[in-house]
Amino acid sequence: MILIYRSMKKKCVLLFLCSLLVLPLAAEDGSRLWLPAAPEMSEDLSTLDIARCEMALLPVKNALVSTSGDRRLRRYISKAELRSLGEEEFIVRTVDSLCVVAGGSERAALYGVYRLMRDYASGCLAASYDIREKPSYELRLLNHWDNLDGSVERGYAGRSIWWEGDTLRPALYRAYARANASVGINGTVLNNVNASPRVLDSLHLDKVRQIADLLRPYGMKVYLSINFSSPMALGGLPTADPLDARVVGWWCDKVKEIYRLIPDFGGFLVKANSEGLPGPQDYGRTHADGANMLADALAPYDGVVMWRAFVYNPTETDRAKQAYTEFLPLDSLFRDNVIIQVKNGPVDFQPREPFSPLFGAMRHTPVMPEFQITQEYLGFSNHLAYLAPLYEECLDSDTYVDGPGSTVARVTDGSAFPLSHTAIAGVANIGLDTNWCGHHFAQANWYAFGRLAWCDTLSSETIAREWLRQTFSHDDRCVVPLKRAMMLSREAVVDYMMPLGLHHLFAFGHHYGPEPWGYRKGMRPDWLPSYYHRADSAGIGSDRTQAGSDAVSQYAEPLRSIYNDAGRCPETLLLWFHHLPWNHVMASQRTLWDELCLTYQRGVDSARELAGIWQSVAPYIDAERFAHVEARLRVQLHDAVWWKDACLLYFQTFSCLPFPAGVEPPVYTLDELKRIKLDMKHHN
Ligand code: GCW
Repeated sequence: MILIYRSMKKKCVLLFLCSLLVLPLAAEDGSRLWLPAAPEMSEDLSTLDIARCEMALLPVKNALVSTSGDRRLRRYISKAELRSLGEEEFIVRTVDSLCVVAGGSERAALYGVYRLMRDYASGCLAASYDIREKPSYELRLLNHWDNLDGSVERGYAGRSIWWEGDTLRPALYRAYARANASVGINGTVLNNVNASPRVLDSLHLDKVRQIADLLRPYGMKVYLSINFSSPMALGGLPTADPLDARVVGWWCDKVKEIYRLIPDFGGFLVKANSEGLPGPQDYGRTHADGANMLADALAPYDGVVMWRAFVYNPTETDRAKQAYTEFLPLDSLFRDNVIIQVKNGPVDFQPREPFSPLFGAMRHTPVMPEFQITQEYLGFSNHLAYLAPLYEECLDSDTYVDGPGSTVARVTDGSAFPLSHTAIAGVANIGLDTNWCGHHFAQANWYAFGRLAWCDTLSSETIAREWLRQTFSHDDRCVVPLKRAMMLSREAVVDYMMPLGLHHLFAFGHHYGPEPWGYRKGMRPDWLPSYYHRADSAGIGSDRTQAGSDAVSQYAEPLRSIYNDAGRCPETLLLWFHHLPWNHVMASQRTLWDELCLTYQRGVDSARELAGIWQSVAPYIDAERFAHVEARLRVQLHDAVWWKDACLLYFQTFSCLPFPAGVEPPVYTLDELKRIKLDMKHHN
């Protein structure tokens, strides 16, 4: 007895000492993403083969992974249940000691296995399962803004994985497809929406075919962005008028050629009559004419057209209203295989925007949300900004179109009213960098997009926890503080860049640093920050009330009235909808000016807190990733101070008020800040 007690005591002491010892953790370069190393597999496996190989990685002794038609499954799952499985739906059920994964298709079986792998890699593999899952959206797509010359528009993680020279990278593409499948992403648009017509020439199409062949076993389809003038640039036609028979014929032939090469090709993504790109309006036709012409060409092959609603022009109409004004009258005119792709907010991927009023308003045409995963407006790959709270905020927003509960998620995923297709897209943050996304934490945004596309009611907190446990550690002493950091991070960026509904205070072109004073002679007014902040001696903010641009009227009641009333409008969106005097009294009883200053300061404080949290988890992170993230958090803190100083010093020239107590004195002068010119090559 005493002996046993002694040996137990020894073990406990040993365990205790081990927990104090800081063992060097194996270096990680981030290339494995959130997944365990892939199994050794031959290259010509079917989707089901892959599912079974992945299953073999798990510590599950007996498993049966198959599709609903397999009769062996009937011993464990009723015929009726199996029959009712949707194409992407799976059941995971433990019967005695057997783990059964049944998919409505091979792809669904693979998703079932990845569900188990997620639990395993998170350290939560259960002894027994009885679950059934299907995705919220039918099409769950990444959009790559990759150019054919290998550059990536708004990409901050190196060159394009697709178009860098004519290199094909089979191993990388398989790893990419595996990562996407592991979160349920089932399609990818391979090229920039600012599309070169050349993507449709035979050389590029052959490359697309090879990529499609590599992604297919993981259940991913490929799609292409097209340039509306392709029939002219590539086909030598004198016009691209969508109602011209030669143009229609050209597209039909092109689509036929594509499907000969890629029988399961997904379809086209189109940016037309937007930011200088050609489109049907060049010929006096509508967006519906253009989209339908392409949709008809694709319909025989079950292809879809995703037509972007990101259209705006420097007219008298408020930019925030233009997509709605342009597209709403066209509702009911689109073919069934047209989906209107709408950015989450009415302007452009700002750190915070209200949801686009097109969600819920178009009822006869499927509308798909487009989120930006790449951080064009959130500090590139230098800033830690976990974006799931932003996606969640949009998806959970109540549009009220059918009374309370008509969230953006429900009006786009088919649960509020029936839709011919449901879809969601995320602009990828992926490049050739070893860690794929530039910042190790930016991987979480890719992951989170996929998870929300699969289940649009997941909470950003749950996703953060899952991702952290798979990516860094199972130890709560690491996971809890890092989850706090992630959950804090997006709000931190909003606070130090543009709080209280301010937007588009970015430097022209690259959109990295602050330039609220930005002015260029002859520049489109809607590309200048003053178009959005409207600061003057009387106050600050965009008047989008009924007395102003009346953008509020694009929202259903009671939102319209809430947004219209400065007393009821959420303060997070106050200056989006209102131009208010500097001494406007906020809920805190402080003046708007004081509140603005203290919110910028809070942003800086949060950036400091992020850096502090990272230091506190040092023992749990390998040296390589630790140093990488640490260096970026330093840049983030520096940038937060830069943003705060620039915005407050500039707005102070209008408010003429002192900074309230609690705001750190500026490090820079306004003149110094105005002289900063970053050398980054990007348009508008
Ligand atoms: O936000 C703007 C970006 C452009 C982008 C455009 C779009 C691909 O600054 O780089 O072009 O939106 O979404 O089409």
